[in-house]
Amino acid sequence: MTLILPSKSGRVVTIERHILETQKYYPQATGVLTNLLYDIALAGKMIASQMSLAGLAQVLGKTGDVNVQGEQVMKLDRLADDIIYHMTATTGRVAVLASEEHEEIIPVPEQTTPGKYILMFDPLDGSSNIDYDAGVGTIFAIYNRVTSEGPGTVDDCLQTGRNLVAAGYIVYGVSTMFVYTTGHGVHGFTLDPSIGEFLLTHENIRIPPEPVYYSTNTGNQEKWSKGVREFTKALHGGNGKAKPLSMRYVGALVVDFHRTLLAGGIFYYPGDKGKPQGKLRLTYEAIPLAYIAEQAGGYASDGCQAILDIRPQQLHQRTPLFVGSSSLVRAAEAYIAKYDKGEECPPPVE
Ligand code: AFP
Repeated sequence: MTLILPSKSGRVVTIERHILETQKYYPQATGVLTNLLYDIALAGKMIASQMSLAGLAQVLGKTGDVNVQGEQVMKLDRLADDIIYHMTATTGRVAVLASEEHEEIIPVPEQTTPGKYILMFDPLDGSSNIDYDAGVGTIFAIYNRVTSEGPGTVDDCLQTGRNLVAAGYIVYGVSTMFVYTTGHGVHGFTLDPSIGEFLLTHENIRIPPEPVYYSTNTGNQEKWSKGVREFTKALHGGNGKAKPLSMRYVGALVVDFHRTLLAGGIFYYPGDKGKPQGKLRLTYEAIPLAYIAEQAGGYASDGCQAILDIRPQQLHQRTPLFVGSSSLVRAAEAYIAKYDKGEECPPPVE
C-alpha cells in the first residue's frame, strides 16, 4: 500500500520538490546545495534499505575496529559512512568532508574538482543500538567553504554553527524520516518505501511550548555537578513548583532529539567528574542539532553559552549538551550558574 500523505497545504510534496522550492529564498542559488541535499537524502534511502535487511544480510555486529572516539565500529557504521562518502565526494559539490568515524578530514578524490560546500556528518549515531533493533540515525551539517581554492582544509570544518548553510538528520525508526533546515524553518519527510520517495509530512516544525519529556542518562547522576542534579530534581517536580516531566531515553542522540523536537522537552548529556566535556561531539552532533532546535523555536546550550556560539578548536571536540524547549534549557543554565558558580563554564568565545 502506498502511503500518500499530503502536507498541511493539501499538496503531496516530495523532498526533491521541497528543496527546489526553498531556492526561492536564495535568488543567487545555482542549485548546488539543492543537489547536495538530494544526494544526502538518497544516501539516507540507501542506508535505510541496508538497515531493513541488516539481520538477513549479515551486516549486524562489530567490525573489530575501534574508531577515533575509542568506540567499537559496527559494520553498519562503516557501511553508512561509505554510502555517504560515495554519494557526495565525487560530485564536485563539496570541497572536503569530515566524518565522526575518521580521525582526519576526508579529501575529495584527486580527479574531482573541489566544490564550494563543506559536509560534516555522523554516519550512524547511536550505533550501539543496532543489534537490538532500536532507533539510530544520520546527522549532517553543511557550511560554505572559508578557504578560497584548492582542496578544503580543516579550517573549513571548524566553523561556528552561526555559519551553517543547512543541517539535518535522518532517523531510521518505525519509519525513516528526513528532517532538515536551510534557515527557513524545519521540515520533516517520511519515506514511503513502496515508491522510494520522502514525502513532506511535518511542515514547519515548532517545538511545542508545553514540555512533555526529559531525556538523559540518569545512570550518570552521581557524577554530575550540583547544578545539574538540582535541575534534574526540579524536572522530577522536586522543587514543588512544576508538574513532573516523564523520562524517555533511547541512548541515540538523534532519536532522543527527534522526540524532543516533536513532543517538547529537553535532552541533556552534561559533563561529569570524569568527563568534564561530556560525551557528545560538538561538530558532528551538537552544532547541527542546535541549529535545527533554534530554527524550530528551541535552544541549545553547553550549560553556559549557546552551542551555536562555540567555535570548535578540534574536529572531534566534545561538549556538554542541553537542547530542546527554550524555557527548560535556560532553566538548566540558571541552575548551573547558581549552584556551580560558573566554575564549569568555559571562557566565552570571541
Ligand atoms: P553510540 O553511537 O556509540 O551508540 O553512541 C551514541 C551516543 O554518542 C549518542 O547518540 C547518545 O546520546 C549517547 O551516546 C548515549 O550515551 P550513554 O550510553 O552514555 O547514555
